[in-house]
Amino acid sequence: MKREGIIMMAMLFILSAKSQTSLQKLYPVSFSNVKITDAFWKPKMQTVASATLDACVNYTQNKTGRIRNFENAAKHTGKHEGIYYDDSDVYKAIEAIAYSLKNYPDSELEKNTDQWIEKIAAAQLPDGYLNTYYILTDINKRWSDMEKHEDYCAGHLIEAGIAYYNTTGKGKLLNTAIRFADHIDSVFRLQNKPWVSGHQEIELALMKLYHHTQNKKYLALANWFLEQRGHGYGKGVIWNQWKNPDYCQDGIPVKDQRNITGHAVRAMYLYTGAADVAAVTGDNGYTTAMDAIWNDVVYRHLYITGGIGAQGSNEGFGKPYDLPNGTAYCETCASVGMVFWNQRMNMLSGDAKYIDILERSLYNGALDGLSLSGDRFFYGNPLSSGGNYSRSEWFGTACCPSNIARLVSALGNYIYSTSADGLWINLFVGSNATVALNNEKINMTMETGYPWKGKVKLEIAPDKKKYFDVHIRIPGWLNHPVPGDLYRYESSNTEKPEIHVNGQPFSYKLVNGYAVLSRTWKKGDLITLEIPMKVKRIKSNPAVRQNEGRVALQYGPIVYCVEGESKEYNSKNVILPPGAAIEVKYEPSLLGGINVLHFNAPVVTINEDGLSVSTTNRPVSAIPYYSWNNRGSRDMQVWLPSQIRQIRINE
Ligand code: FUB
Ligand code: ZN
Repeated sequence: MKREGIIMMAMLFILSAKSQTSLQKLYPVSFSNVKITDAFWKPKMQTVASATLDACVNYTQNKTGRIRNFENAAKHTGKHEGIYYDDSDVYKAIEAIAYSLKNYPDSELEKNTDQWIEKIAAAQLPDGYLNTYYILTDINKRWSDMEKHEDYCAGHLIEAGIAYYNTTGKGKLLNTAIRFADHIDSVFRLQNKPWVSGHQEIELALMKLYHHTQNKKYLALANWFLEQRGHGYGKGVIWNQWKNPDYCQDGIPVKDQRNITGHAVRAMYLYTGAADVAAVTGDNGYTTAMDAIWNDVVYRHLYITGGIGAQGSNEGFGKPYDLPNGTAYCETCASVGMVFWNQRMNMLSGDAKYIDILERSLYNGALDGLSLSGDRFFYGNPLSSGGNYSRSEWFGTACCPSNIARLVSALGNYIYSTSADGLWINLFVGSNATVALNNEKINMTMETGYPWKGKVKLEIAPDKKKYFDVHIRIPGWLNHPVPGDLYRYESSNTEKPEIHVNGQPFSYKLVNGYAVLSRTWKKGDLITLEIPMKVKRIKSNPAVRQNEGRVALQYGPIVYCVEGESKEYNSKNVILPPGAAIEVKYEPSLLGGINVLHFNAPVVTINEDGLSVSTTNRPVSAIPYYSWNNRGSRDMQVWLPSQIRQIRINE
């Protein structure tokens, strides 16, 4: 197609994007307007600011050649060290640093990051291309294998550039990212040259760039990337050797997709980007696809921890209902991706079910990826262990550490939203926030002992008296573990939290999982919410054969596990019989302060004959899943048998 024709098509896209109506209902309040005061999250954010970022910096700059690659690329000499996607870890570390600097200014860290950025910018080629792997190996091979993560790295560069600019006002990295984005636009979209991203990420990054710059070409490019998929354009190892386009969700066009396939992180980033595009263009081809795919994930592929991706072979999804515990892959990045995608789905719909899943992935599958000390990481997050699995200081493929760091540092992004008619409270996290609602300022203060206690106090202080709705999420887990029938509570109940305004009971409507409180609000109004907290016993759908006859425990949003006590019991021998009395006790000095579930359980021992077994009743304690493996390598089980015959070696 001639250049004029392409420009015309781009203009048409831009015009039609403009004439479409935005689908976005909710607008998250940025973490930069939210100060976290929470007893649960604040210490974790501090740990990330010190220990986790320290680990990322040390491994990026000293213990591996990631920064050296940029130095060498700038000089066009030397060998590339590491893996072809390692540039992305540098960018993700910078993004995490940028978020963290907002909360915890640190001039040394900022200075060091500025030096990284100088090196990154110096490595960029005059035409805007930037990828140390190809610059240091064979630049003539660039853009030849669509799996080689060039656009994935570009996406992380864009996210980092925006984050660093927003925190520091320094634009060097952002300008570098923009030059690379423009290079990609000119090489592909404007030439109408096919390119299927082998690892999605650039779509969501371009949408951030579009919102940051208001330049519609980035929206057009994000949409273009989405539309490249599913037409057989793929070239490179995924397509030519593995012959598996579903691995990167390229089997059919995105809008025709109805089931989840392939690599979990790729899928999460893809659908996050698709939701971002749909939010602006109003293209319900994407929302129709994603509604079906979300149901498939949540109804058939979700671990109770909110983790996804059952298989290591493809780092992704397996057969429906096939959810092995011991070999569960559940990559930390995939849970981080679940947080991203579910937030976007909530923005599009105003439905709390997405925050229910977001919360489950956040407090369990994602948080498990980080040690309490902040400097050890899980890549995969299995739901049972024989005792030989531990967090590591780092990985060859090191995507997870900086991913969990950027999520926790920007936790403030997930708590509050606004819409045309009011405020939305999504997560219960102690914080002070300043929110603009129809150009008027509202201060909010939340105090809570969540996730250990259910009481939430919320002070609303508009500058002027104002009528609006306050939507408070009523946690879905009160009555069902998750939407669909993959999991259920052993005993069904209907719980509805009480809400008081200024000490008086307030009768509220429940709309899409949110309590809606409509009234004229004035400074000092106080909402109190009492979320009933009880131990919940969870059963799996019988189609999940690995959990047959087993039960998992949850308290509040937290999923529990039993860790072995070397002298007392191995977790795989602990039985949790129906009706066992379970006592909840907050233990401030254990594992950073946690609710422990105590119960007496029959523990199986193998008799001396080696053939028969007997049981002895012992006191057993269950701890939050995210906190396991912080007292050395111990065995662990999330799903406990409820009768002796169901004891099996980990599956
Ligand atoms: O390919 C880049 C990252 O490495 C992926 O997101 C992870 O799953 C790991 O494969
Ligand atoms: Zn990862």
